[in-house]
Amino acid sequence: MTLEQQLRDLAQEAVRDIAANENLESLEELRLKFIGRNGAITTILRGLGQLAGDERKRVGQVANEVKDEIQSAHDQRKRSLDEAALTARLSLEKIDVTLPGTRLELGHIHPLTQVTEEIISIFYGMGFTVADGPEVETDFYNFDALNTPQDHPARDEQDTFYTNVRPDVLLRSQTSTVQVRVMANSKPPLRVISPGRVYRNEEINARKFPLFHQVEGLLVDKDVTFGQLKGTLNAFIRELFGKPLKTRFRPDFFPFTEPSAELDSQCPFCEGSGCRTCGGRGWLELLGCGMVDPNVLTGAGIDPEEWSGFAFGMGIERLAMLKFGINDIRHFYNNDLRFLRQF
Ligand code: 2NM
Repeated sequence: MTLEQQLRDLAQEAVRDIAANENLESLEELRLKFIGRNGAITTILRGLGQLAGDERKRVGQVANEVKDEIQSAHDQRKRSLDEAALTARLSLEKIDVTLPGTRLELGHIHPLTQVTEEIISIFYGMGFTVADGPEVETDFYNFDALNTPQDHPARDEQDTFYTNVRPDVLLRSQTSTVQVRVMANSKPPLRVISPGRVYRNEEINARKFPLFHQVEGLLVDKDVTFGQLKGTLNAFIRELFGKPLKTRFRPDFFPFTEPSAELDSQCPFCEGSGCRTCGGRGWLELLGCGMVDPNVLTGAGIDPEEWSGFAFGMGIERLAMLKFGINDIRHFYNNDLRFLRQF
């Protein structure tokens, strides 16, 4: 068989195989088999040098023709296989842009934080700034500096969490620790509130939890009066509940204030007539307050002959429970979305 005949046979075989081919990988194998670097046609072309001039020219021409023929058969097949693959992919990866998207659920502020922020905002409007301090404290800041002597019941292990760091290191039971630090570190006049976590060694029930939140406030200035304390807290209650409610101040006792009082307001739900929230009494106990004891001022380096002040403290959980009508403090810490979503 002449080389030319061999070439024509190869071309026929190649074109037939290529036309029958069904996938891109084996198509590439066919291309390599015939016209690749070590393919049949290429091998013949490479051997041309050994032929006589005349024959070399003829065979070379046929080899090149055949090579082009195979190449174009390959290209045509490849185009149609590519097209089929694309069509298949397009139908597989079809997306319906008219379908509704995946909705992202937005979170919101925890009810305790909402109330804290509201309290801060009300006092901010009356010139108070926010101060904070450590939750792990020494008994000096938590008790001694607040005029609470060694044998006071609040220091009992039943009431306060002590640490094994040192016998005088404890979890603060009130944020007045922050007020003491502010008095010791800055010069009057002062107006600060200190929101934050406090800890008490308490049996858990619907009203008590060993961790809760307080906002305490302190004002120190010249000739501060109990009347100014009443005016400040009355304004606060009016804004917190969004309506004018009567208030009353009942005498009370705190080691760090003298005189001391408990502030009651008319129940915001029944406005005094008596309902379930106020236990039929018409009044709610909201917070404690008083004139800062001269001993506390002196201990923090402020001269009580020159300066005087008032202070107050409130439990945020209690206020939030009253404001939102929540009947169990444990709801705040369960992180049950069915509860949280309501606020
Ligand atoms: C209360 C009630 C009354 C209070 C006192 C002070 C300080 F540091 F100035 F002495 N801070 N907070 C205070 C006074 C807290 O909580 C029921």
